[in-house]
Order: sequence, then structure tokens, then C-alpha cells
Amino acid sequence: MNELYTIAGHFVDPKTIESIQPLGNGLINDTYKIMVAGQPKYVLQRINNAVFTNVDMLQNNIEAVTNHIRKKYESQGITDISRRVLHFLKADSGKTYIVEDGKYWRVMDFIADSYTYEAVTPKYAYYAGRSFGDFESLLTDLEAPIGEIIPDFHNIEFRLKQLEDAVAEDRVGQMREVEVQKFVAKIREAADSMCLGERLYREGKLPKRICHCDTKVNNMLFDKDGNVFCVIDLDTVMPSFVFSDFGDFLRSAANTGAEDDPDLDNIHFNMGIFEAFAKGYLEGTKSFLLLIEKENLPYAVTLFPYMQAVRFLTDYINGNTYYKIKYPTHNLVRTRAQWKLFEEAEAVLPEMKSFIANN
Ligand code: GN1
Ligand code: MG
Repeated sequence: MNELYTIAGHFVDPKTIESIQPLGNGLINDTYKIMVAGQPKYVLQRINNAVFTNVDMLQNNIEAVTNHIRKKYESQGITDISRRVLHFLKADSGKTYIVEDGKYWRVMDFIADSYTYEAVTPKYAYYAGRSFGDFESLLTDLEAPIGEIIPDFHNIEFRLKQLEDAVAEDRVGQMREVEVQKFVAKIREAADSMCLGERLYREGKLPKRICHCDTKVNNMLFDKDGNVFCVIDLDTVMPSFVFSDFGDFLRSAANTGAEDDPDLDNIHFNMGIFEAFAKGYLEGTKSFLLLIEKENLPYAVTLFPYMQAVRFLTDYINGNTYYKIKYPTHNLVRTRAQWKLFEEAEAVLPEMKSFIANN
């Protein structure tokens, strides 16, 4: 804990810090709140630099995005801007991050009176759809270059290649497990149809846009009435298909169970959440969304649980080096849960398609 105080002292006056406590459920970075005068005042984060290997590019991206959104809000006369867009503090290094003993850290302002959720109602899903649609829309005229912080992050062909490499290497002997072999076989069977987005891109039919790329429900701040007023966790903002933001939100929000639910009977696809989110998203993206993007939103809803199953299984086979785990089979349990969700989403593809076509 002492380490945390020393680190925080590079960003804020150490004398004012009362305590530093863990915050949130991220699978990649470590997050804490810094308490000042009885209230959380700042968020301290250790950036996982095994995942984000170019921290300078990471912070440049985030600053470009937040500055752009801030300017837009200013020109629109929006008043509570400091609550609507993240603000990172400059450290005594002159940058918005520091490196100490090979560890990377940053601090941002804590946004008070905000709520995060792991599950939402249709009303909240509608606001979330609107807000991610608006987020993408605000970034359509961003001129500052945004680096691809994790190359091929949501490229399913690349993720499948990583799985095949893990299977071939089998570095911890996990391929002995019949269940793992069974998942690999099922994943291979669906691979061709899941690579549709990458094919459309190669054919020049599908654009990349600046997307959030980690639109889990818990990556947005809600006010007490359920309005989303701020999108957080901007680490993965990068050029991608709009499928990323649409598909990944529903992967978490429309799942009636947990991402790592050990009880597969809890996992179903909630159409009410889908419809509400889609409605908000289509409103927010009206000004730019192409027909080819719109028509394939239901495909995106199946792609993301599929891709997440591929990623969790790959990590399991590799000996759990990427995602934080709470027990040894956690990544396998996550794979089962995401696969069930994939099947549930596939089962309602026709309903999703007809909803999108009529809205
Ligand atoms: C990671 O950091 P967090 O928990 O918001 C991951 C996402 C996955 C998600 C699965 C950089 O997000 O891509 O979808 O876990 N982020 C990175 O819960 O890999
Ligand atoms: Mg997060």
C-alpha cells in the first residue's frame, strides 16, 4: 500500500491523501480510488503494460479523444463537461503517466454521484445505445491520428490464429482435456461465418471508424435516473468496425447470466435489452451509419461472445497469462459461458434481423 501513496504523490499533493482503496472489476488494469476529505477524489490506475506495450501511444490516444470530445461539448454549450469526459492529471514528469520500477501509473479525476452496473434494464440500455452512438458520432471528425493500440484487437481472423498457435504449442498440456478439444472443434466449425466482417473489409465494403472497443456495461457512468453521461475506460479506443461497440455491449448487457457464470442455465439472450439498445444506437449513429453496417449488427451480436470464447479459451490453453483469474479453471468457465451466450444469440438471429430492418 505504501507504494501506492508514493505513486499518487507524483500526481497530487500527498498530504491531502487519506487512503487509497481498490475500485471496480477490470480484467486488465489495477484500479484504486484516492480518498481526500472523506470522499473519493481521484482514480489511480496501474496500466497493464504487458497488454498495453506502448503506454505513450495509449495516453496520446486518450488525450486526443478526450480533448476532441471536450471541445465539441464546449462548442455545444454543454455545462457539466468535467463530469462528461475523463480528465487525466499531469504528473511531475510532465506527462499523464509515470513509470516506476517498470510499472506504469496514471491518475484521473473521480466523477462523483455516478453509478456503474454489471446489469441494466431496457431503459438504461436505451440510454447506453444512444450514448455509444453519440460517442462514435462525436469522433467521426477527429483529425488527430489514433494509433491501433493493440493491433488486430477485434480482428477475429487474428484471434483464431492465436488460438491455433496456442493449440499447436500446447505449452501447459491443456489439449489433453476432452472439453478443450471439443471447444476447439466447435470454434473451427463456426469460423468461416464469423469472419464475415474481415471479408467485407477486404472487399472494400465495410469501413473502420474510431470505436470504443470495450463497451461492457461497466464501462459507462450512469446518473441516478439511468442516463449515461460519461463513457469510461478509453484504453482501447481505436479504428474498428462499428460491430465492436454494438456487439460487445450486448455481450455483457443482454446476457441474463454473468460473463463467467458457472451455471449455464442462467445464460439467455435478453431481446428486450437488444431492442432498447439498438433503438438508442441507431438514433445516435443516424448521421453516418452505412446500410452494410446496419444490416450486419445482428451478426456483430453473435461475433462478440464467439470472439470472447476464442480469447478466453486461448488464454486457458496458454496457461492464463492475459486475463486476471480467480481460480485455475476460470478461463475455461468463462469460455463455456460465452459459448452458451453465442448459441443463445444465434438462436434469435432472425428476430434481431427483423427488428433492425424495421427500425
Ligand atoms: C477486458 O479491462 P476490461 O476488463 O474492461 C478486455 C476486453 C474483454 C473484457 C472481457 C484490453 O476488458 O477486450 O472484452 O476484458 N480488454 C483488453 O471481460 O483486452
Ligand atoms: Mg473496464
